[in-house]
Amino acid sequence: LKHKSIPDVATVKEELLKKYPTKVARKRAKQIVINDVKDGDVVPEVQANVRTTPGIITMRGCTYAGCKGVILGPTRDIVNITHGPIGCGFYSWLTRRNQTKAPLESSENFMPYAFSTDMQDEDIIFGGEKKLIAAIQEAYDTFHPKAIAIFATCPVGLIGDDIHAVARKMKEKLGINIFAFSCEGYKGVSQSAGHHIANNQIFTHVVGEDDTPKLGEYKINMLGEYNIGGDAFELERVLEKCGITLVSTFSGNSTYEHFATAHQADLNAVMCHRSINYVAEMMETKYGIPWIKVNFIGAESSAKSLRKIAQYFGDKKLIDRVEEVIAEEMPAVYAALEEVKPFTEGKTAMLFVGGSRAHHYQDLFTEMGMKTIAAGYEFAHRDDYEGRKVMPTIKVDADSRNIEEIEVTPDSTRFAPRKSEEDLKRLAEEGFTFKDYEGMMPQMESNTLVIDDLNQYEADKLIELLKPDVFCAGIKEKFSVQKMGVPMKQLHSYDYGGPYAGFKGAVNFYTEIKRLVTSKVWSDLKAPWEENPELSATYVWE
Ligand code: CFM
Ligand code: HCA
Repeated sequence: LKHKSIPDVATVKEELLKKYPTKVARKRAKQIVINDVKDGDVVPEVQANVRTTPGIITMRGCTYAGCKGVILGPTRDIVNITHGPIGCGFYSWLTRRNQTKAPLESSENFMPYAFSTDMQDEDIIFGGEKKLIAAIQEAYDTFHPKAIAIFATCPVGLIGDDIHAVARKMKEKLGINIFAFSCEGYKGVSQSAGHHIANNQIFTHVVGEDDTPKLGEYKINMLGEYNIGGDAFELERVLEKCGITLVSTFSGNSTYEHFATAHQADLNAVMCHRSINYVAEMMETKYGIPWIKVNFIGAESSAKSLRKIAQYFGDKKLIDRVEEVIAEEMPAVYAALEEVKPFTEGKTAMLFVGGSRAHHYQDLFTEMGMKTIAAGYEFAHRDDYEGRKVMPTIKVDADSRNIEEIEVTPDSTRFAPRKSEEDLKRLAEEGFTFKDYEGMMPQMESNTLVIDDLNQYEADKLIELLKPDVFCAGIKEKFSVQKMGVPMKQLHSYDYGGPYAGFKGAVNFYTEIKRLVTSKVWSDLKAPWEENPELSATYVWE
């Protein structure tokens, strides 16, 4: 009933743009798109990965966050030193809830530490290289790690500290792997440039460093899975049950050794394409490891992804085992769905996250019978929205123009292609598509809103006009959404919850969303004087 009077999406778009000056409105109009999937694959064009207009309160983060916080942050045994003011290191220190499980006997878990050079005014004036050298030495003397990574923040690029020269010098002196990332925060238009920088450097300095054989019948890497709220633990459980060997995850619950041996895998399964596609492409070019797109958010999607991995290997033993595992896991999922669906069916959601989750989580909401009426990304590129039709090959994007591109040369003597001609033919006959890459828009219903780089003003307006039953985004949105009386779920950090990936994760998510959409807290939120204004005016004089 509640949704009978909601305005149509065209009116909502108009309302969102109304307050802007003409030039800004014209630009935003290209980033606020009414989805239309009627003609099969052809979706409208959306402008993405462009600079935010100054003055707009964007939800985006910086290049440093994308490099240090996102890609390298979840690795436990590399000492990650932030070269910069203390705030940058502190902000990116585990707020993302990326978890790790170090073996009991190992002391090599540096994630509880925030390493920083704590730059001061005098370092900006006289240069910070000496301080960086001292920090690397101190970290080495204290922890004796196998690797140290250095991350540049905005001032480093501005004053010209040569972090790569420092890395080379200290690598030679200490005899451990030391490498640096020129990921100054201002370098791109968002976190996205940081992903690219991280991908390039981890590929150049670590992948392929360790040839100690990795054993296993079906060896895969999981790319773009960061173990937020324990997601990777659930996927490790499921893969192990299937008999699939996980050589490495980039980079949830990962170690240096995982990255260094990643070139030995037979297949790369890519979860978050946005953040790690560059590594997938480079591994394919250099080592002949093909990649496929998977999605382990949602029980049906998890089953589909497992089947796809099994189909790639084409081994009956694995195909059968995967079916057995799915059959074992699904009853609990169906039971949970039966319980939550009477409460969730027909409800609406809005999803605004970084560059891939708003796409993946739609599957979970669909399983619960909920409709996503508006969704968008902070920093996705057009291919993440529109899907295959704009699938890029590896290239330097506008926002990562300062990145040194690395040379990738296939070495056929050392790295034979992973599949025989015959196998490839079989796969083609079975209709197997390697880069079967769906975007957000082809998957969403028509007459929904797709909004790139949503800002505070538009978020408030959207809620006011469309009143979703749940709003999913991050910490910057959280409290203003709740103040408007709408249940809010963080899809970045999962608040205090998770895992939400895989089969057990799906059950957790259903339960959590049911709790949120049935919660009385939100309908009781109005202060008494808002509901009965006369109360505040009653004053009795004795
Ligand atoms: Fe990929 Fe991510 Fe995301 Fe991302 Fe992120 Fe994240 Fe995200 Mo926050 S790597 S693009 S840069 S799925 S940290 S685990 S939740 S914005 S949608
Ligand atoms: C980042 C990390 C972030 C922020 C989340 C949020 C994450 O982009 O720097 O805004 O709540 O997932 O931790 O995306």
